[in-house]
Amino acid sequence: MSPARRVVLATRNPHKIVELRRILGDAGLPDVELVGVDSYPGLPEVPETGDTFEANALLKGRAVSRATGELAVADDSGLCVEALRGMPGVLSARWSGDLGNGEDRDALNLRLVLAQVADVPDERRGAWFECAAVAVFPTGDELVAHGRIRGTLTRAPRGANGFGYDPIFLPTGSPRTTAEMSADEKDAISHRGRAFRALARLLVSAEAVDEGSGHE
Ligand code: ITT
Repeated sequence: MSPARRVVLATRNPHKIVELRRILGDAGLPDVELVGVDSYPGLPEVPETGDTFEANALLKGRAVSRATGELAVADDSGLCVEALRGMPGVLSARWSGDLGNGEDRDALNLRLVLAQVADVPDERRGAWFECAAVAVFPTGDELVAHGRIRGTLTRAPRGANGFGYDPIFLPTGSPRTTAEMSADEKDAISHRGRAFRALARLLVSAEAVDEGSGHE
């Protein structure tokens, strides 16, 4: 039996690692060993200088695949608010900059967005989460998939599950924020769930082609 294929999860966000293990685990990738970047001490942080989710996901995936010699999967994701012309977008993780006194970064980001849209009426509080998921092979081959979930912003945080902006995001048609959902409920409809399930399908097809080509 051939050994399991190692896949490095190219993210330093512990919440994402938990979600990716769950989503990719459920996606039924055969013979895969998922490892975090923390298994490779000393890997440099990758500056996210791209202006799209896909560009930033590729920056992270390429850097980790190059440094480890393994297949790397990465995502870049964020909250896009219609009343803020699509921002925070790719700046979601660092939206509050260096404001705050050691306060939790997610809580600060969320408070800033709520304050920015405080005067925006209910009918214009539309928002969406977006995710670009990528797989970068040591050969340089790349796969890309996207996922999106639409909703509106609440006026106050609700729920303790999830992370980031989940407590203020109400998916369209749902009475509960994504922070009030179970992990499985969120995965089923989330931007990351959709993007990584699509990526898993691409990976399965790519590996099937690879095996069929007769290469070891
Ligand atoms: P890595 O770059 O190491 O993966 P990161 O947290 O910096 O970790 P991103 O640059 O992709 O990741 O930024 C994503 C940010 O967008 C994240 O910190 C949250 O603020 C927000 N976000 C993304 N997905 C989310 C989700 O499912 N629920 C809530 N907030 C989310």
